[in-house]
Amino acid sequence: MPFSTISVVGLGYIGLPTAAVFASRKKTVIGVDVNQHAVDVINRGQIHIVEPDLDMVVHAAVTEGYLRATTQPEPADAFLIAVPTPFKNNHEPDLTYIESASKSIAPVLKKGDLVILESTSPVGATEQMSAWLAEARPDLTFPQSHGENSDIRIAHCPERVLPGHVLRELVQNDRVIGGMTPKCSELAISLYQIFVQGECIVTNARTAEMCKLTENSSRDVGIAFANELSMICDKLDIDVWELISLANRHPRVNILQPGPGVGGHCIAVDPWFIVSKTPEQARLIRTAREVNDEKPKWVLQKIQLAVAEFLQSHPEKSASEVTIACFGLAFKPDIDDLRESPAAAICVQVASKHPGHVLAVEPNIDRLPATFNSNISLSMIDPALNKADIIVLLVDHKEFKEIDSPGIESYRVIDTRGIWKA
Ligand code: SAJ
Repeated sequence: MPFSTISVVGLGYIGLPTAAVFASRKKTVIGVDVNQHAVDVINRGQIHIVEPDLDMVVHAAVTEGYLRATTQPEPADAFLIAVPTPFKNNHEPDLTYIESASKSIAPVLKKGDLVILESTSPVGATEQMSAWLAEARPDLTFPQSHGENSDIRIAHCPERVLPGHVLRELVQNDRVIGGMTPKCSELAISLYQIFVQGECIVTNARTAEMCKLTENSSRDVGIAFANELSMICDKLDIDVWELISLANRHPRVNILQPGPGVGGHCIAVDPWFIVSKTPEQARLIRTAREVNDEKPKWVLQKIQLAVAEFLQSHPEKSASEVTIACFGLAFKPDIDDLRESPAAAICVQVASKHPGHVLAVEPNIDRLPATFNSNISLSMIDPALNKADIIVLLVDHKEFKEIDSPGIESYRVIDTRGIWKA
């Protein structure tokens, strides 16, 4: 077997589960991260991120001695790079983390090693990574100069797992393997076959890069269509959720669901990697991003309008006596992740404009982030239903779906997810 030791660089939402799954297949795994705290937590057999069941798999891997974390790269037979690829202020991709990860592993590379870029990347990033490695190790040969005879094999294999279902999807999903040469792909397949039960499909590195961006852009465009429909229907006095469920009865129509905007770390970011490379061609992809980014502002306007209407019908009250409850802060249902969440952003913006009290109802957390305004307090469902004058439903958590919708209709409700509609 060509891989006795595997190194995973970047122990975040993708790297840590991947490292743990290799370790669960009894491979020696060296996890590398610049974050000393994350390294210490993992070496204690614990985790620093939230993902169902990951704690158990990491704990077993560490206690059985298959997984160890460090801040300093060590020699291995395969290196998987799973570091973030954010964008800069102008929406240009920021490859700094890939660059520093490449430079950090370069000194320990040896002839025969495989380096895989897993981070979601703009087209050309894998070739760029290989160029950085070649620059740091002129004594080794790389595919861009030596093709099939290179000392080091390079491939792109984008991660495609859904947060909340990572351990299952890592094993079951098909993998797109984009080697810089056919032999690079072949070696990468033998690595993934250690745990992947889905199919490993070979293409080149550029197509693999574009494939991942295409998947997330396709979802973003689909959500933008639903969000645009929700704003059109609001103007035309049509229930968008009824409309979508009717349209989806057509055998070739499958419209996604509107919401308060698109959150998370992928779908709101990756389409920009296409737009920044091909701005003149990527018109629909850019517009979809703009439509989804505008949606939270539209929700804020709706809340302002509801407050104004409430004050009109309650002339004895002032704005500071109006209580607004925001139901849901996470970026999607049934998770506790508030980062890049349109719901959390809406709650904070409501509170910064509203002179009264704002209640945040988020069953998946027990404390509000310190950055939240002082007029926001975390509330349970029932007290919020009792106290609120305006209710804004932002996330379709299972606890909210269980609330009796006829009861809820007596309040002023802005339901951005359509769960309390008849
Ligand atoms: N959303 C809607 N309406 C919908 C579906 C989603 O408003 O009908 C919103 C969600 O509320 C959330 C955002 O979109 O704010 C993104 O959520 P998501 O569940 O669509 O996706 P992520 O970001 O959790 O994970 C995506 C997945 N990509 C695709 O489904 C094409 C996942 O497979 C990727 O691995 C992941 O991005 C990633 O890491 O790139």
